[in-house]
Amino acid sequence: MNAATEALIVIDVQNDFCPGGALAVAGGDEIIGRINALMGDFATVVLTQDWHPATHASFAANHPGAAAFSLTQMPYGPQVLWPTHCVQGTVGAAFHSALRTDPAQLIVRKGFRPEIDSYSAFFENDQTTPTGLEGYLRSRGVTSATFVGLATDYCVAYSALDAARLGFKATVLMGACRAIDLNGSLAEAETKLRAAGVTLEA
Ligand code: VGL
Ligand code: ZN
Repeated sequence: MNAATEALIVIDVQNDFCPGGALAVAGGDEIIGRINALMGDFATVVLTQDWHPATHASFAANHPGAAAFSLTQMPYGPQVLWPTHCVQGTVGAAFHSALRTDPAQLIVRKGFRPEIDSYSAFFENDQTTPTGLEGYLRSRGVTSATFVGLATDYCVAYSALDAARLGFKATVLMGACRAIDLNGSLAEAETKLRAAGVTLEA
């Protein structure tokens, strides 16, 4: 068991990010066994769940004529337009059936505001609207966070970058993550993570 000050944050291990899902990440289901085992090592386990209304502004389908995986401008900056995914209450938004959910004390849902996407477990994509996770971790005495899940270069990376920015000691277990890797996004994320002082482990 790790120190009580260390939390495991499991990012978006949901059907739509696994093979067969609407925004499938290659090998997304391969990491689940390791993540399940890791849960036993942490006193604090948090799951995040991408949780969009069908009208969500990050869906290409809600931008007539726009292709999935194209880029648009939102008031808060550039935003990738995704295939419709993780719609609230659908099977695609559910956790993968192999993922252990009982050990988690908290499930953070994110991306529920129609006009703003939320990659990070801490802040929405405007980088200012909080999810509440920071306060939860601090009030439980957590000072270190280990990140696993999907996808390495989006929700995992944004979460770990915010954790470091907030002063948590942040680690990403790269082998317990899988990437979308859109236009070099994985290499870019790794560079940013290292520059921010996030520890990348296998
Ligand atoms: C994610 C794209 C859109 C993720 C979520 O979990 O990395 N990526 N929504
Ligand atoms: Zn999403």
